[in-house]
Amino acid sequence: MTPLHEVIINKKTTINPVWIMRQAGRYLPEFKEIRKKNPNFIELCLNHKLSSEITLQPIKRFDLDAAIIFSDILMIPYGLNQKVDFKKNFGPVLGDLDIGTMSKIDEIDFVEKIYPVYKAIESVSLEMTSKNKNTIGFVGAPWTLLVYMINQQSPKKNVKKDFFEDDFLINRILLLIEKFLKIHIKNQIENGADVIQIFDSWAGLLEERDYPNYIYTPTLNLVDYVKSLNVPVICFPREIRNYKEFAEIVKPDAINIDYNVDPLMISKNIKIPVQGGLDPKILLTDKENLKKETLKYLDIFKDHPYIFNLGHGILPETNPDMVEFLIKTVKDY
Ligand code: 1CP
Repeated sequence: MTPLHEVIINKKTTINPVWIMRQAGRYLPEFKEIRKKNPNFIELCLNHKLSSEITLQPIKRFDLDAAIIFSDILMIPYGLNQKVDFKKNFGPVLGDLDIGTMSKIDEIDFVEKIYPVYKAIESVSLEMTSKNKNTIGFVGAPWTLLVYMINQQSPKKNVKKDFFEDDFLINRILLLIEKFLKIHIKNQIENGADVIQIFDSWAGLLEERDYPNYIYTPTLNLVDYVKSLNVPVICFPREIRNYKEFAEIVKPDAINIDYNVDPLMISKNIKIPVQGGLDPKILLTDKENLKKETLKYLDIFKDHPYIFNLGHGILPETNPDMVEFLIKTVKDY
């Protein structure tokens, strides 16, 4: 059985598989070289040869247990014909959203637009399976995608003032997103993804009274769908105020925690397998400190099914030597 399945399905506590959020791209010199020659990020994601190469770069370097496919959560609005640009030093910028036209897009149009993502998953998963390692497919959660699609750029600290003004529009978009997220998940699994992670990066922006509508209900629908395809699903509702309640209502197979939440509280209160937690900024300090912080998480979760990972994506300025040291620390534990 693959390492992530041992922990998530068999609840094994004697191993700690490790992978790193945003491990593909961002900080590796060999990625930066490819990126320099490919200024259009979406086009790069749709070049299946290069995207599988980028996906495997960290696997070649480090003793990681899983590959996460080099793509983006914003492939959904892109596949639905909303313009998506990535501006240097600014982040994503999305075009205007026309729900009328968007509603006319069918499954075939959508899959045709982003099929190189599935081709990349297919070749990556062949390689990973031969090594008895996992291939992680992913999607953005409906709430986080709604944020980008309506806000049209990163919300940073909050969404635009009139964000919630048009309830009818919001509900139509949520339904549409749910439909195409299921299609995207199904195609990733059919092409070899053996774990699905759902990123709700902006869960922390909502008030608790809004969790049922924008987080619990739409995410539960997706989680149930992934389960129906017999693949484990990991949820990352970043900075949600109540991970326990989330875990009990949405019932993912595993939950990723952010670095602001107390891991000891999590290990006591949450029964399902846990992933992640370490602050990516620790990788910018020194090895002694990195070891101390890494052992803290490993000690706290020593009797809990636990996958080692960070509490958010690795930072672009991270030194690959520190990543190597981190993985060695986990493997030697
Ligand atoms: O390991 C990997 O890098 C795998 C591929 C991957 C994943 C899993 C990328 C490539 N993006 C993502 C997920 C993603 N994309 C999330 C969820 C995780 C998270 O919170 O980090 C989010 C919110 C996005 C949206 C996005 N795409 C942003 C964030 C902007 C913001 O609002 O702060 C950015 C900067 C991107 C572009 C992007 N996606 C991926 C890469 C390597 C890049 C940088 C592109 C570049 O080189 O300019």
